[in-house]
Amino acid sequence: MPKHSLEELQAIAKRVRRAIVQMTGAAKSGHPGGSLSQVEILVTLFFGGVMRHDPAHPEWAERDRFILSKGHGCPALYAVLAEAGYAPIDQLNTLRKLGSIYQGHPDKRFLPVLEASTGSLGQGLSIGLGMALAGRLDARPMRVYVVLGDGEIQEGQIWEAAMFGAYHRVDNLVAIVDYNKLQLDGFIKDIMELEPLVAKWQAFGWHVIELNGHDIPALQAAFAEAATLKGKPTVIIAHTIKGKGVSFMENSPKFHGVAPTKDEVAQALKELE
Ligand SMILES: Cc1ncc(C[n+]2csc(CCOP(=O)(O)OP(=O)(O)O)c2C)c(N)n1
Ligand SMILES: [Mg+2]
Repeated sequence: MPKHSLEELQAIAKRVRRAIVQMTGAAKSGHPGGSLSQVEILVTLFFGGVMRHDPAHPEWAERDRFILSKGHGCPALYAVLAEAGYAPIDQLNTLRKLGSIYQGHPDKRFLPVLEASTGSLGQGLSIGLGMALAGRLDARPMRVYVVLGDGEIQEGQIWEAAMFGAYHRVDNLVAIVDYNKLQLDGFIKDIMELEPLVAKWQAFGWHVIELNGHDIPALQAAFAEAATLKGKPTVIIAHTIKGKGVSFMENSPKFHGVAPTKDEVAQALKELE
């Protein structure tokens, strides 16, 4: 992919946010909040000079792999894949329709360019570790990136995977926790607190980088740091705002799994001009 300037990356992020609002609005269902919180993370990975990938050759064996473990946030992934040219941009508004390539959770049967079908929370880190180990066995330079939700990491399988990744020194994998402080119907701290989160990952043997998940240059620096680190997997604890970019969605538990109405779509798009 050509290298983009910060202004270009921010423009892509805005287009992705507009697409998320339009897709969920058209579907009248879906997950806008957790899609909007991870936009800069995905845009930095795909367009910010981080992932080695080539939309003209989606099956390139040495490509870096991306797994959206928090699969319900797929409107953001679909918009990014469409921006990159992996999938048709003019079908985004068929989200969640019967037979659409853009299913309500990422489904490889409908959209083969996806690396994995996800949405049953807790599984993506294990899948990613398997791919990273396979890459190592095949002596390929590929790296694996897995986005996790903060609510998602309450799942036990995540911590089994965390233990495994450190023990097997899987240094070609980066996990990114979209730390938006909200889960399905409330705040993490009121349901099952994660803190001290940095100390937990460190205790499991991971290299930890904490940053503002909407800060593209900080994300680029963190991915570059992770790429040079040998012998340990890296986790990026990305502090984000659920619903980021749309005033009435920001920090609102309501917009986890509720789509914007027609009027709300119009207002959101005005804010995202
Ligand atoms: C195994 C499993 N249990 C429950 C769900 C239902 N579910 C979908 S999203 C969600 C909350 C996830 O919260 P978080 O990971 O913080 O997501 P985000 O805030 O990024 O949207 C739940 C419980 C699921 N998809 N998979
Ligand atoms: Mg969350």
